[in-house]
Order: sequence, then structure tokens, then C-alpha cells
Amino acid sequence: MKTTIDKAELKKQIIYNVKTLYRKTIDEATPQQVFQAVSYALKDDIIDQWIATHKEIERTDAKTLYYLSMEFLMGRALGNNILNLCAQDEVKEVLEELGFDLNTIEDQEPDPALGNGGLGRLAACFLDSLATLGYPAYGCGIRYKYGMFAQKIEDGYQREVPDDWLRDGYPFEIRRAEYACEVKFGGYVTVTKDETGREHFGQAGYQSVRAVPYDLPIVGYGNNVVNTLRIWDAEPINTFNLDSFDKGDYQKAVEQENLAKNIVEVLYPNDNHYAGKELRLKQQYFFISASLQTAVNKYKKAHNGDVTKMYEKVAFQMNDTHPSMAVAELMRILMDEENLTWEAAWEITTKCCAYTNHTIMAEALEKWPIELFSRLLPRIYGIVEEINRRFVEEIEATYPGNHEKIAKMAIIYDGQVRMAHLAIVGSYSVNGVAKLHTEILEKQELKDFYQMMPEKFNNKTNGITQRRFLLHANPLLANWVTDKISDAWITNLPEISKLKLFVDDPKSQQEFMNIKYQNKVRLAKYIKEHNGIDVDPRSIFDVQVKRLHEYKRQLLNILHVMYIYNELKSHPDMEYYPHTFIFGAKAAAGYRRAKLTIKLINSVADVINNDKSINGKIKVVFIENYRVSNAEIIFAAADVSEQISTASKEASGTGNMKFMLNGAITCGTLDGANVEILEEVGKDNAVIFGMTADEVINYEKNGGYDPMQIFNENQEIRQVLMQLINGFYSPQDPELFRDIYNSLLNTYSSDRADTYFILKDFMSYHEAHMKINELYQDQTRWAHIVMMNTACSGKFTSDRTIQQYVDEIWELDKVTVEL
Ligand code: CJB
Repeated sequence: MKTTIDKAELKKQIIYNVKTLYRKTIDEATPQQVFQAVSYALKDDIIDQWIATHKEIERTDAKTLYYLSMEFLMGRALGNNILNLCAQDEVKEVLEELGFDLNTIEDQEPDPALGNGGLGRLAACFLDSLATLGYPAYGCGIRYKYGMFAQKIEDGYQREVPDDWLRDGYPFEIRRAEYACEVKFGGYVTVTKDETGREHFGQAGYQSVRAVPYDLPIVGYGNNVVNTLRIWDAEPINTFNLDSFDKGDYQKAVEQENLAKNIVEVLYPNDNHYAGKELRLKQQYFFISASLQTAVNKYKKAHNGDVTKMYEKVAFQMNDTHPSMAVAELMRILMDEENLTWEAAWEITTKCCAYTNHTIMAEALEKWPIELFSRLLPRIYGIVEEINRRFVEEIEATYPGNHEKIAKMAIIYDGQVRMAHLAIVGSYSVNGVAKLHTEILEKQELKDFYQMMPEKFNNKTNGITQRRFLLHANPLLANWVTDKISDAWITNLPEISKLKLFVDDPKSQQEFMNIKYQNKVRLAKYIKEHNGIDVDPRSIFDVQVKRLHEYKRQLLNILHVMYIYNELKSHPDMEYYPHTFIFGAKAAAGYRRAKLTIKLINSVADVINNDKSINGKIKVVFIENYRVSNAEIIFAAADVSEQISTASKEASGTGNMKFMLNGAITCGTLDGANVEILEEVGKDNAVIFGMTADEVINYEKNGGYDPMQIFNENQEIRQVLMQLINGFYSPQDPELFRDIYNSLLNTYSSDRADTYFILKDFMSYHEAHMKINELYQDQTRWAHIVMMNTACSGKFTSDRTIQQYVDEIWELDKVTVEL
């Protein structure tokens, strides 16, 4: 792929940028300053493509997607932009000529972490695929001043540190003040009648903020297409003035100033968890109102002010229920501002909006109290009430006399607004994110909706972008793959199946394993620098990196490490290949048990890593501050991918796909997309254990199971559990892990004992590990397995996912951009 970047021009530009930004010559510049200078230089080129893309979209009046999401977990942009501009060699050489190393410069960039985990990272992968496939799209989100907190580990505990990602200025963003708009909160609804008797609604006595967009370029791979991630900042509507003091508005002016300051201050660090905070509701409405107002205005400008056919050119995808306010806000804009009737507005809304469900975890379901919702958003609440009234009528018409249906399906019920129901009713498409997940939605969680409106439901199995997670993350393997089968995989991942030709070829196996080894050396070096722990790159790197959540069962993993350690202690000659167990996870700041699990992992690491008697056969490492940038190093180095959620709980998972692509074997349950990974790679090339989703759901219906029986019957498991409360891993405070012990065994707490079936799956998990231990020692077999994983990962590109969304939901028009 040819780049548009000219080396001589780039070099001149970098030197010039260093001069004008920092009043320095290039040899005086710090790496951070060079990072900024290079980024600005590239942005200059990107902007030409950006302008050209938008001209082309306007010229062809192409249908455009607005991907509405509270989270975009972008990760660093510089390296990715360089790759997608196909300018890797040029930039590297120019920097070398100037005396800098590209990797060091890339490392200067903070990780823009405007997201928590899978949901936010999926949004980022989708943007990459949309641009690469040439589909017009905006990501719409919030420019949080502080993104996902940085994690420090102190004395084994997590401490949260603010992520000040904007401190040095972010070179890729552009403030677009001309698109600023007003967003209103509170006050009351006004109604006036016109001469025909028709009612017109408005809002008075409100507070408002000025929403100001910042645009970030999303560069497609080698195709000159540049889309936009538009994130909204909040500013006070009027600059604070003493004038208002005289008018007695002083209090209001202060409040509006504070509202603006607070709204975008920080990303809520909850993953798969609804906390019901007022400020969060404000954030939701803030970015939705701003995004929709601009989308409608843009459409009107191109269509003589007539919005009636907007659905032909615009699609709004709601990334989970967080943006589901969009349904009511679009109705408000169309009725109150565009003067459409309810019916006309409803037709447009329900042909524009689509909803993706990402979880069945009950605790993640958004249900806002009416009191809060109606006080903060009186007009929006009124609209939701009317949507609900009409929907309940429909339920009654479909199921006459069936009050249970109304109780189960109404949008407003029991003093609460159920956001998922609003999203479903207001959308023309409802999708899950993996086959199993969609099935569970249809048969269990959303069964009533599926029965009443089956045509809305569909599956879109998640995917990941191979450009960040192989091309950028693992250059050694990426080059090797290209040497073997050409670089077609970069934009057409299924091509990677051509590697199947090599999986039994000894020389190729050798090369592949050698690359894995070098990536393990790279990770070992990172661990040494960041954790001060020596790990042996010849050991099996067994990795679990993801958010910390009980359902993801990091606890199962660490309890099993404790189990193996006990075995090694009591049978020193036991046949066991050296293992390095690697964890990385952030816990939500208020999630106590998750945080205690981090402490447990670190406590176990302390004891085991310092026990000379086991000859280094086990090492345990907790990688601090797991995030997109170090994830890239970790995936490339993994031998074993731990995907061990309680079956039915993980909607899809996407880390599982990143490991697979990089040549790791999945040790997993039949959950989420693991099921499809198994389908692709075959049962000989994955290790599956544990209960099935059906079994879990059945147990749940019948009140669980009795973990005490396992505790009583299995001496080894009992020993592990006792070590949680006898000070084995916490001599200063033997009671430290009591809560974890209780969660597994005691029923007196509000939860069921062992809610996530850790003990129930324990021995099956152990067998899976023993199997892996055996497989690894047959290096020919192992090489075959991990190469098959890479070769069979074609399905899991987000390019495929996006193409399915386009074909089956959005119907976007492709654009081609010539410069
Ligand atoms: N997910 O990351 C989140 N946060 C939520 O609040 C709900 C779901 C995750 O979304 C991913 C993308 O669809 C899924 O792969 C993952 O299973 C799910 O937990």
C-alpha cells in the first residue's frame, strides 16, 4: 500500500512544529515534544483526507451512521495512524535521522481511555473498521476530562489515580466551536395551543450548558477515508458575569457554571454495573441531545430543511442502553423543533434507531427512578410516558387481559423508567453480540419482546481489528504472516486461513514458536521493569486480562493457582511444567470484593514468588494498570488465554479473539464468543471445561447448589479455602479474605453461596489445566494448535461484524476517496 506521506516534507514539518510549539530546535526537544510535533505533522496530512472524505460524502449524499456510545476506549492514536496511513517506514526513518526511536516516541502518548472495557473497546474497533471499509460514520461520545483511572498497586491493593490525559494537550483533536449547541436540564414543560388547536411543547425555567464538540480523526487503512469521533465538552452557557448578580441570577449563574464543569469531569468506572447516579443521567442526556441536534441539523442542511425522509440517510446505533434517551430526544427535536406530529416523528425515530444489548447481568440493567428522571428531564420524561402509554395499548391489543405482560414489558413500571424497554420499543433492530448471547436474549431475558416483535431481533457476533491487535501489537508475527501468505489479511482477515498450509511444517512451526518466544521476552522485560519480578520466557505464559468482575472469575484462576502450589509443596516431584500466571485487571472503585480479589492475587504472588522450594515452577504476576497500550504487548506474548466466565454471563468477550489471533490456546467455558471460537478452531485446538449455559440457568432457576458438599468431600479444595481464613496468605491479618471465603460457602449473606459456580467448576477447570500442561510438552503438537488458532481467527475481525451491521441493519453507502 502506498502512502501519501513524503519524507522530506515530514521532516521539515516536525522541525518546524518543534520550533513554533516549543521555541526549540529539534536537538533540544524532549520525546514528549517530538511526539506532539510528529502528531501535528501527520494531522496535517490526515486533515486533507478528512476534508476530501467529507466532500465525497456530501457529494454522494451517502447514508451516515452515528454510533452513540458513552465509551470509546481508543488507546493511543499515533502508532495506529501511522500504520493506517501506511507510513511506518517513512516515519521511522525520519525519526531515526532526527535521532529518535519511533517506539519511544509512541510511548509518550497517554492512552485516551474514555471507556471501561469490552464495550468501549468494541466501539473503538468498530470505528477502525468503518473507516477502513469506507462507510461514513461518526462516533458520538463524551470528552471526559479524566478517563478510566490509572491503577497503582500499593501493598497489593489497588489505588485509583486520576487519568489526566489532556494535561499536555492532545494533538489529534480539533475544537469545532461552530457546531456548539445548547442542552437543557430541569425546569418545567410549557404547552401552548396554536390556532388549529394543536399543542406545542417547550421547556422553561431550565438550566443549560453549551456543548462544544472536539473532533478526532479516524483513519481508514490505506484508503484515504477519514471518519470522525466527535466527543462533547461542556462549557457554561454565558460567561459568568456580574450583571447576573444584579438581576438576582447570581445563584443560577454559579449553578450553570458548576453544571458545565461537573458534567464531563469523569468517566464512571463501572463495567457491567448500574449505579443510578444523577450525574450519569446528566451525562447521558448531554451527549445524546448534542449529538442528535447536530445530526438533524446536518441532515436538514443537505435536504432543504425537510426531515421527513431522514431515515433514508441516517442511522443511530445505541451502544447498550446508556444512549437510549436518543429515542425520546429525537422525538422531542422532531415534534418541538421541527413541528412534526407524533405519528410522523415516531415513524422517523423508529426507522433511525437501533439498539445493541451487551449484557444480561441483572445488576447492569438501567432503571431510573421516575422522580429523578422527570425532575432532570421533564420534557423527555413526558415523551417517554406517552411512548409507554401507546406501547401498553399495543400490549393490551396483542394480549387482551394479560396484565402480567404489561408488568413485564412496560417502559415505566414500579416507579422506574426501564431504559432497555425504551430502547427496544423505539428501535427497528435489537441485537446481541454473540450467537449464544442472542439466543439467551430471545429465549430468556427478552423473551416477551422477542415473542411480540421477533422481526427486530438479530445477532451480530463481535469482532476486533487486526490492524491494531496484530499489525501494530505484534510486528514480528504480522511480518511473518505477510511473508507466508501476502498482506491481504490486513484488510481481509479470513485470508489468514492460508496459514493452515504451514501448521504442520517443522520449519514454519519453529519460526512461529520463535516469534512467540521473542514476544515473551518483550513481556518479561516489561514485567521486570514494572513489577521487578523475573519471569522465565520459557515457562508457559497463562494470561487472564480483563476487567475484574466476579462473573469473569479471576477468583477461580487464583484459587486454582493456590491449589497447584499446594500440590507442588506436598509432591515436589510432581510432573509440572513451569508456569507464569499473569493477571491484569482494574476493579471499579466502589466494588469491594473485586478489590479484595486483587489483594488476594498479589498476596498469593508474594508468597509463591518468594518460595525457593518450588524452583520457580510457578510465578504469579499482577500487571499494574492494564490498558490498551500494554494489552498489545500482553496478547502477543500469551500461550494460554483464560476465558473462564460462568457460562451465560459473558455476552461475547473480545479479549478471547485477540489472544486467538496472536496464537494462544483458549482455556475457556462454553460462554459468549468462546462457543464460536471453538467452532472455528475445532475441539482439538481449544480446552473447554465447566458447566454449560443451560446448566447454569437451570441451577439458577432452582436456587443454586450446595457448595458445602464440595467443601466436605474434596480435601484439596478445602485446604485452599481454609488458606483464605487461616492467615496463610495474610499472616498479619488472617481474617483479611474472610469475605471471599464467605461468598463461596455461606448462605447467610444476601447472595446465594458461590453465585458464580466457582467450586462447582473447579475440578473441571483443574483437568483443563492438566491437559494444557501435557499438550505444551509436545512442542510439535503445541505449535500446530497455536498456529491453528491464528489461522482460524478470520471470522473474528470487526470488518466482518461491521459488514453484517451494514448489510442487515444500517444499509450505509460506501464512499471512495481519491486525493
Ligand atoms: N460489556 O464492557 C461491557 N460493559 C457493560 O456494561 C456491558 C457489557 C461487554 O461488552 C463487550 C462488547 O460487546 C462484550 O464482549 C462483553 O462480553 C461484555 O461484558
